[in-house]
Amino acid sequence: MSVNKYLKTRLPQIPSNITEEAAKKTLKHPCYSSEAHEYARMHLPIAPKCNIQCNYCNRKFDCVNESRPGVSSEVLTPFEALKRYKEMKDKIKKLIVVGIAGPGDALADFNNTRETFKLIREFDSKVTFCISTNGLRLAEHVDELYALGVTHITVTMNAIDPNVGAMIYGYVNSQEGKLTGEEGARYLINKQLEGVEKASKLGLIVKVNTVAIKEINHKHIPKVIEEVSKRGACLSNIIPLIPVEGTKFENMTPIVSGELNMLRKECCSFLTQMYHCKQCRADAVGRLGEEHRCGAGTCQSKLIG
Ligand code: CLF
Ligand code: SF4
Repeated sequence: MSVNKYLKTRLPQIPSNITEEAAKKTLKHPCYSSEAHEYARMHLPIAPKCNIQCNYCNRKFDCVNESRPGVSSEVLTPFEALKRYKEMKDKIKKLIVVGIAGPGDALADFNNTRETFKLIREFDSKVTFCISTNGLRLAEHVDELYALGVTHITVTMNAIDPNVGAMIYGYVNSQEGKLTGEEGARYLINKQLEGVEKASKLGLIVKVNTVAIKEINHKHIPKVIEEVSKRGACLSNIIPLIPVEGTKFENMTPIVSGELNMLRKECCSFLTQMYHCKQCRADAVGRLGEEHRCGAGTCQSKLIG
């Protein structure tokens, strides 16, 4: 059986136009393949800015869309990121994925992201590139991401209806300025869907993260997953809100694991579900669920699994 055909048995909605190389990378990607637990990924915290305000986010910490709240990462320049990658590559044999997941949004300031990927690619032609984004500027940058060799993209989408989104997003920065309420949510949702569709048409492998927020969006999530599966996403990762002090949602009661699993079960009829996410941080490094420290003394990289 070819690699692409085998991958189709694991992720039935994987785009049929992906290359054999991207298929191989997916089978070894520890987030996209639960069987790939021996492989490690490294997040490079080079993206401090953000262009939206999620009501569960306190900017003192990492982007909660891809992270466990309550921890903040130092920010590296692209050159520091390359240095850090070289150090960790020496220490961790099966380090094969580089991800950019904040601590803000990977695409809010594209210059740093572009520069970092370029530098790492010059050093390592085989490494898998992965990003996590709120999706606001994905459609705008996806062609360049593809050209840079990014194969895996995570978009966090918490709503498909602007009235639900309005309860989750404080504001959204558009080209016309700051948008709020349903207007802001509608703008973001349309950009996210456009980005997911464009990325999957290019043959990129798109995962959608969704933060389950009780009484706000948790009953609405199946509609989100149904829509993103039509737009070309091939994997869904529903993660529980962890309330953060100093945010609008600080007193929310988190969804319990039984409810979360029921939600995932309901959504698996639309899209394959991820069950092994560790809600790691923007500078996590190692295998999922493990912790690594760099001996150089400056590296505080830590995975909280
Ligand atoms: Fe990082 Fe995310 Fe890429 Fe993985 S994490 S950018 S897809 S390489 Fe993975 Fe961590 Fe869960 Fe994210 S366990 S929080 S899903
Ligand atoms: Fe915070 Fe991430 Fe939302 Fe930006 S996208 S506001 S960094 S949780």
